[in-house]
Amino acid sequence: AFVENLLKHPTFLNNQYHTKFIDETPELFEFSKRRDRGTKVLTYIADISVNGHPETAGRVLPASDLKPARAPQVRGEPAPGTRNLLEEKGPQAVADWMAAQKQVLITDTTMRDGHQSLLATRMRSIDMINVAPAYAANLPQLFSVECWGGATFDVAYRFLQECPWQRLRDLRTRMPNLMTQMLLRASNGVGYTNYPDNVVQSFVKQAAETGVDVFRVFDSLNWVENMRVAMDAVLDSNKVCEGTICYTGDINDPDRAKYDLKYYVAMGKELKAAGAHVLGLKDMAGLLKPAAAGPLITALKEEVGLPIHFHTHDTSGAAIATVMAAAQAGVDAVDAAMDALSGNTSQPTLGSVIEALRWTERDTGLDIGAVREISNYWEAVRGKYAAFESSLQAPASEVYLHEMPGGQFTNLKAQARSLGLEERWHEVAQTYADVNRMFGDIVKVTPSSKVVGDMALMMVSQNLTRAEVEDPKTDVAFPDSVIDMMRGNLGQPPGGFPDGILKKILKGEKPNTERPGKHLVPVDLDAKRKELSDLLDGAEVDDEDLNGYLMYPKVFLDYMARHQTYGPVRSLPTRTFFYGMEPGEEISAEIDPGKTMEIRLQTLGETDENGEVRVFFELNGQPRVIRVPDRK
Ligand code: BTN
Ligand code: 3PY
Ligand code: ZN
Repeated sequence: AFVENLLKHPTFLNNQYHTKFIDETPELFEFSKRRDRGTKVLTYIADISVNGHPETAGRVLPASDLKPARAPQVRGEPAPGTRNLLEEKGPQAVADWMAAQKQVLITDTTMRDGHQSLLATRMRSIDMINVAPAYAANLPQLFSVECWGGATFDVAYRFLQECPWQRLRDLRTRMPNLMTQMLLRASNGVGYTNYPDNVVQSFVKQAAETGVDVFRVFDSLNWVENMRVAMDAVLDSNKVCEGTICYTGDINDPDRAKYDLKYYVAMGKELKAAGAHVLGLKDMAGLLKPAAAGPLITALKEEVGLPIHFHTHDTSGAAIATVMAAAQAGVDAVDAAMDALSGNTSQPTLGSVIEALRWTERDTGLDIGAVREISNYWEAVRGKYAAFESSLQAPASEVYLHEMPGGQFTNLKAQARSLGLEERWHEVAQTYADVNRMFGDIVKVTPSSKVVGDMALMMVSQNLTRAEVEDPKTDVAFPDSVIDMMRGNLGQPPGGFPDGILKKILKGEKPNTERPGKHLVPVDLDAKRKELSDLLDGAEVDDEDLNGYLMYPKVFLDYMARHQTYGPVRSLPTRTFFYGMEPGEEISAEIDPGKTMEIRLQTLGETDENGEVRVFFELNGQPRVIRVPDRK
């Protein structure tokens, strides 16, 4: 289906494939290159078939009666959408258009936050690329498709053995009429720590060039001062800058006066002054209650005057009520995930949002039939990722206690499990809340949420209470991430960190209360390119690879090393990628652009005296034998 869709697609001829340095050889060697790539991919399949994939070992298997994931029929040429407007008239015109619409505009988050929150970010590009033409043709009224950034960047390299830039390019070409959207952690890029200003600038420039149209920029402590470098870079790229408020607490709770209506309005004004085209309201944990959404959205609309794009999570089960209240108060756009990847720690259910607003003034105008077809595709895709499902069974009001972001919740639960703390999960939740109060009631979102999580896990595993941690007489070994945050390396929360805990953690060391980027030495980009080239045996380094290396040096090099051995495994079917093949099984994969390889696994041999297994394949009808070590 992948190749069929690809060949059918009108933009196929313009399709640029990302050729990595390893694959770059003169045309003359076309044949041997292809054979070489074939051997590498067979080596991967052989290895996984013999040894299993480390990421799925011991995890639940996909159901044996899994339906094949077939993308819906494409209904004609894609009609012009928001992307056309952006290309023709620029980002301010998009914001003006947005504000003038009567319908609630919808962003689909399935390809980013949906699987980040439900499947540990493990969705592979091929499963997205296959359905992208259906989005373009059948849902041209979407405001945007969130499909990049957040945790997807490093997971692509680290766990999926694919290039995140190529994913972006492939999605961009298949959705020429829709705006793509990414989540950018301001100075933390798509990482967990502040980067030098020129690294952030270079990353944004590259993301805009490769294909991001809307940048949702947030700071993990809501510090606008720390968002300007990233926002300015987006503005320079002439893309939509969605300056974003992270919502925490409860504006209706007098005990949480730190984050009241005034606070959010003031932040919204700062973001507008900083140049935001659109105001993002990011409720990463799903804490905005229906009764608070009305007053908040109304105040932001009236006093800030930017179009508002609302994002939430359904961890509590109450998200749709909040979306309805936001719609009534005049929100301009909301995020939702396709039904099959919605609910719980993910976004509210896209089809249900459409139905809830239908026959009202704010009818979304989206085709519910098209949504159902696409969701049915995602349902079949989700089944292939059973290994990455969390144990979360039901929505829970406990989120109002712990305030964990949807993207962190299942992650932290898995971390707790690996520390043997699974039975004590509710204690972890309570401790997470205690740590938040101890740190002065901060915004908790990547990376500050990870710091709070690290501290909470440490306290539960060592049976430490908040009182003990705060007691100057008790000796506590704080996690590195906690020390780093207190040093000021993630920036400053409103009002700063509380003095007592700061002194105890830093043992008298003076924290930096200025913007971290101010003190980070700019990276010499040419020198870095040279360094990377040397590490890769003199290969030419393109800007995408350079930016990957700047963001995640070790993760990127490990990816490149594996690419050297296994070649382009991104086009393998997902089941093959995670589970290998059975004797007698046959698959096809587009290992070279436009060229399909038929791969049949004949038999697996016995392990020989060298501890190796011979795996017998047919590649396009030709017999091939691959030896791999038996590591089981
Ligand atoms: C990882 O490094 O954990 C994820 C990427 C997959 C690595 C490949 S899978 C086949 C081979 N066996 C391993 O244990 N690692 C590599
Ligand atoms: C991320 O930064 O990845 C998030 O999803 C934060 O909510
Ligand atoms: Zn989110």
